[in-house]
Amino acid sequence: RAFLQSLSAAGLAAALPRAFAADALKPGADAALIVVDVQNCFVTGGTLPVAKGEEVVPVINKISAAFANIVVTQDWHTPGHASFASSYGGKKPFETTTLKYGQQVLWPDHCVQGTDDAALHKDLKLPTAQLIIRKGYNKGVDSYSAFEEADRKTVTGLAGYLKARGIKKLYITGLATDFCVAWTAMDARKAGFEVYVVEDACRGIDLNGSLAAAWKQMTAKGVKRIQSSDIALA
Ligand code: VGL
Ligand code: ZN
Repeated sequence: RAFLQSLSAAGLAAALPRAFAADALKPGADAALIVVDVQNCFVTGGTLPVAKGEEVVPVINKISAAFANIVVTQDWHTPGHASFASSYGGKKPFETTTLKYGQQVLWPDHCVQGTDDAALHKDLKLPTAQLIIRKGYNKGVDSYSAFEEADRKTVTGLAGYLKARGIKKLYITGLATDFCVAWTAMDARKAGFEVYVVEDACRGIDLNGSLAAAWKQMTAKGVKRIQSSDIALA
């Protein structure tokens, strides 16, 4: 008894076999894989390429086997969208402007509805995915988040869909870590989900330090940063 009382929590953990201490994550029926914007526009050869964006495809395909529920998103802008630098006189991509709802980064024209650039990457193999949610289709409002547009008022309905199906845990992957993945992850926390961002299944844009800032904000909101190897496959 004296021996047990003298064992600290750390000492106890160290005494346990490693396989027992480092439990793999096993997504159950209450978990969904969210695949954010793995579209031609965001990979090499696209209109807004994220460095090495295509490298997420095999990682996402692999872990998808562990999920009963998969949701895919597509950035889906009108021509002349408010997030395009070309929609304003004298603005260049990656500059910012102020819109009614606040600061907006201006991007090259990208992911225009119905174009090949906006199509999902051809090697993404998610035959069991049940929902594709498109966002950013209102001409005057951007939507990095899959839950809520940048006006912070207009919702996409994703939270309701997931909750109605009893989903409580979200594993978020895709492009770009510091924009659509981060905003989706933070809104998911706000909506009450348990959130894991799978780091090696994402790639970032990193505009003026945005990647480190995004991880800091996500972590502060309770988002868990994991690797694909932390997920048990089948
Ligand atoms: C995204 C910038 C503009 C993204 C979308 O998917 O992260 N980034 N539109
Ligand atoms: Zn966009």
